[in-house]
Amino acid sequence: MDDSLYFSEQHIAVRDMVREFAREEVAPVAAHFDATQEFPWANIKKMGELGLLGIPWPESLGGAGLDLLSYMIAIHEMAKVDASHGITISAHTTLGTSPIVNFGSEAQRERFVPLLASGRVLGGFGLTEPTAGSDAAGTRTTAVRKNDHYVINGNKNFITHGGVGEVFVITAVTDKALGTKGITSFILTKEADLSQRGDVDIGHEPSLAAMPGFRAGKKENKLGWRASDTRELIFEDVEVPVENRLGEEGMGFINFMQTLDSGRVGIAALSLGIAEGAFEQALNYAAGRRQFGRSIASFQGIQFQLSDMATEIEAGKHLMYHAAWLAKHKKPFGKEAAIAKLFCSELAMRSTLKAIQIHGGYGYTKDYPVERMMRDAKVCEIGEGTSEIQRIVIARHLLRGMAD
Ligand code: COS
Repeated sequence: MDDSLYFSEQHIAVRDMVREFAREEVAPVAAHFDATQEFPWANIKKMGELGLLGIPWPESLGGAGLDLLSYMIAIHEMAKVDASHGITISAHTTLGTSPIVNFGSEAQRERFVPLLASGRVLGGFGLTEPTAGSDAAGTRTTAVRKNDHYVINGNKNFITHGGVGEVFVITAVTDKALGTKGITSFILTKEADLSQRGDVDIGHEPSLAAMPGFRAGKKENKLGWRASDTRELIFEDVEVPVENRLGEEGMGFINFMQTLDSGRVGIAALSLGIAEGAFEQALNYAAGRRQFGRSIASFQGIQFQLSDMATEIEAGKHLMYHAAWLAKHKKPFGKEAAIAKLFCSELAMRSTLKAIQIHGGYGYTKDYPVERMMRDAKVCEIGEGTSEIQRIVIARHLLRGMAD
């Protein structure tokens, strides 16, 4: 895809800026953070300074004031080098911040968004629970209204930035009898785990008081996205002021489903980045590697693999950027987001496996990044809705379309 046909000069400037940062600052440390599972605070600070933690938000709220395509370009470019840094951008921006931008009051936007958009503190999204994964409406966390506050009890799991984050949007049941219409969302603040921060002065904002009873639980030891912090969130009699309710009572489920529609375009961009990063590694390796007295790229068997990868990546780009374009122009995009997420995440798996195969034995070692990319690709078929859920969402759109 010739980017200049579709992108403005500004899009290309964003792409080049992120590409340079990813190659110079992220690539050299990606294997280290993958091995140690530490959170890359120093790079997160630089990403905040570059405006990468608030790309689509207006400048009046501390964002970069760029469009949704710029945002997808940034995720895509970052994930070519390292998916963990890519998911930090996506989870913080779409999941952690966008519900406040889209569904929050003016006061909530002014209080939280500038801190999040600048990267001063990190945000997260608490929907998933031990018994509410694909069945997102199975939420058991409760919020009981008492005068001017709600008392929240329960827990969430697999939450990106669960430890390092300070601001979370979460769902809780306010009226069980109403089903999905009895789920409400709230903005909660907790103490961030800054134990690995060193002298990097981000992650905490003194004006945000931690809510007693709200804390992070177990950190997951994951197959991939290992430099991304994934933890449980625990709520024990957390008193949340009414002014921290996000939108009206009963709107939490629908608002979070809309947020996931956007999130899925981001995961498509991230998956495409992984697929393309692995493809580039495979192409370079094939061109340099000699066997039987020739470059292995001269063998048709390798050429066919590379051609298939390139073809699918091209197709994925059209799906992802089409969904992003619809979203940017405020047209319905839920079906297209699910299609892009489904195709690109499964493509990331195929592409990384092919890249390992082309590298042969070397691809199976940590001397080359393709094995990390393969591990990072797997969760793209699971997070923000499994491939099976994407197929359900697509089918529902198709059947609704027929009924209409
Ligand atoms: N946008 C706006 N509204 C939506 C919506 C969306 N994307 N999806 C659902 N809704 C609305 C429905 O229209 C319905 O409203 P009405 O009752 O007024 O018609 C309401 O929400 C309930 O929807 P539905 O009946 O479809 O809910 P289900 O329990 O059947 O769940 C799925 C639907 C499976 C799509 C949902 O549970 C889901 O997305 N699961 C995956 C969750 C996920 O991705 N988790 C990963 C989190 S990692 S960050």
